[in-house]
Amino acid sequence: MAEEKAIKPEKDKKLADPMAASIDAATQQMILRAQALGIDTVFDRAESMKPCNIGIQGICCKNCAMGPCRLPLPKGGIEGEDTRKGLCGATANTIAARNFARMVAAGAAAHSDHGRCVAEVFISAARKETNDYQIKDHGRLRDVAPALGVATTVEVDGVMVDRDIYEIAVEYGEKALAEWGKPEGTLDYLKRAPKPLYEKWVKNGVLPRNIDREIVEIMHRTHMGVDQDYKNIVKQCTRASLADGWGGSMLATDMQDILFGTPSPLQSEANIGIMKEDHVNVIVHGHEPVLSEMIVAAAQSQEMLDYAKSKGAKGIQLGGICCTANEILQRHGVPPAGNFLQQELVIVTGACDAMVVDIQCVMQNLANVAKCFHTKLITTHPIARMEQENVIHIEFDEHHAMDDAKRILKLAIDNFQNRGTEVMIPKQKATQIAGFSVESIRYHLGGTFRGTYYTLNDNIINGRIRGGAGVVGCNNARSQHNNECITLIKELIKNDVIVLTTGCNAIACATEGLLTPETAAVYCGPGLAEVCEVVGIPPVLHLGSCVDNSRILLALTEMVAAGGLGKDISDLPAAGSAPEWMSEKAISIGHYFVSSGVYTVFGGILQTTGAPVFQNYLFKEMEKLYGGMWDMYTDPIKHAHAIIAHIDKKRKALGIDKARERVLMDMADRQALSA
Ligand code: BF8
Repeated sequence: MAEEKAIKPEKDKKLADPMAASIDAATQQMILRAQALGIDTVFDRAESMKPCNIGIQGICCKNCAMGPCRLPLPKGGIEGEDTRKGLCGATANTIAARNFARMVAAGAAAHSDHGRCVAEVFISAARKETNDYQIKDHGRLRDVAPALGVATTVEVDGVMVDRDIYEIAVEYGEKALAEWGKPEGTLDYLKRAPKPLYEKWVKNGVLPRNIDREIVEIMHRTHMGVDQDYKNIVKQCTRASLADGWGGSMLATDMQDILFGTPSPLQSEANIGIMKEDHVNVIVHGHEPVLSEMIVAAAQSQEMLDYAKSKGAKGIQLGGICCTANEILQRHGVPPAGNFLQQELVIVTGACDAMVVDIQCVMQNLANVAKCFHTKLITTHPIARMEQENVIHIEFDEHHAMDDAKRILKLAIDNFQNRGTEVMIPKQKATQIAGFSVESIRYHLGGTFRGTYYTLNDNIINGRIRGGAGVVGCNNARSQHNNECITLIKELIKNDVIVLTTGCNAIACATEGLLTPETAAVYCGPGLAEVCEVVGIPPVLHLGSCVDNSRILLALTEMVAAGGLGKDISDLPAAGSAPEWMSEKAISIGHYFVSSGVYTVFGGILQTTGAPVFQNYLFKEMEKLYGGMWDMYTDPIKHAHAIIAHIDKKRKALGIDKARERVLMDMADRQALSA
């Protein structure tokens, strides 16, 4: 049995205070354990390295070799003309806009390249080139195919009959893949947006032409000496981010749902405590579900279960980190072991027999942590490899997907016997209901035949629900883990704002127990509590991974279509939020929400503060173009109240502000009634 290879803590090394680092007890416990073993984690590194004060303001330009040029904001701000310039003459606004645009490009590329991989697997399945994937959700394919101009019926002897589902799938898959590089036209899915929004995009000349082109064009425009007008750069940000939200991400969600099933609510658990000492623990981490779906299927096979038992384990416990976790949670109920900041800590338990990673949000330090334990760290994607010697690369190929999954599982099972003596799995885990989708919300609100979003709109109009907020995104080691997310959401639901969540924020909600219908009675205002009780839903609905933010766009579109709340997304009493954002993908998401008419508030800091004119354009001027705008609040309560104020402003504009004043009973009234 291999013993843990404890490293002596470095003298004078700054260590994180576990209580200040996270609100989650399991996380605190694992940070302490890591520190005791001399293993550094992101929480400690955040103590010893502080962010660059100029970079954080967005005004460091390193786009050519004359720089980096740094244009810090003078203490006390700018008085009179802003004369700051880089060597080429680039202003702070140009530099900040270029940096912002490159974040949009990277974020849109990450989501969209993920979508492209799914499209390739989809086509393989549609052409029956692989036995491991099938076209599973026929209804969903028939629903979305027309949006790419694919007919679902065909005329036979003068009668319209359903087309063969695999024939539809081949045509849909090929058309979907073409959206990444088609030479003419604009993206087909844009027309799924409400008509007034589509017309705003036409008027402002921002319809994305194809997904790849808009990302490439950002890189070109932000090259030294090209686009020097921050407004024009922001315009390209809009094109590229729309190509993400209404393109690459939306296509990824649809194709994943068609291949693996559209989610519907299911019960599961969350947090590091889902790991089991007497089981083989396999943690999947990253974003693409194509491999993790196979691992789920393999882990349920008798062959693998028998193999695990033959090695002394009682079974195989799968768990997830980050969005791969959300993907297999929403379709199979596999519990997440944690969100972004917890990835190293899962290994620190000493009970992680294998961590299998694909793409995005995978910390390079995982390999160093894995080295201290018996954990096999396995990379699986050709574009995301690690250099450390202890990392195993098993390249995943959809043509032999199940064989790859079994090979990985066997490695994990064989490794079970190599665990060190000291295993410490924290007890904390919480129950959650996850797996909401646009379709399942419609069903929940109205049943199979009357399914409609009008029930939701009706409860917003009558004031029981004040409005809605999409609260999404990451964790960030610069703020207390999960605190901003949870404080913000509790304040929103207390004020009758229903929350839709995705990504690591959704995992935070799950670990804090906010994803159960019972939560409503504890934390919600009386109106939202009443609706949750009647409909049987949690006040915070888990809609999946970060590419599934496209579900939120479509849920908002459904609300517009259901009527009574205006004609466009920007009319809805709704807002977006990413309280603990850290990744470039979050910037792309934020920008496509703003460009779709949503008031979108980020926590922490946006790297725009060093260029006040550019920031003002994002925070104020964009509203005139699309109806949505950016905002930023570090304090989660102020953040929540900025959202509530926006919702109230929209309620007033719709003429439904009076309804709230009339309708609601407070908790004491309700208790008096039931006494
Ligand atoms: O794509 S929320 S930390 S895992 S970037 Fe990453 Fe952020 Fe988590 Fe999902 Ni989204």
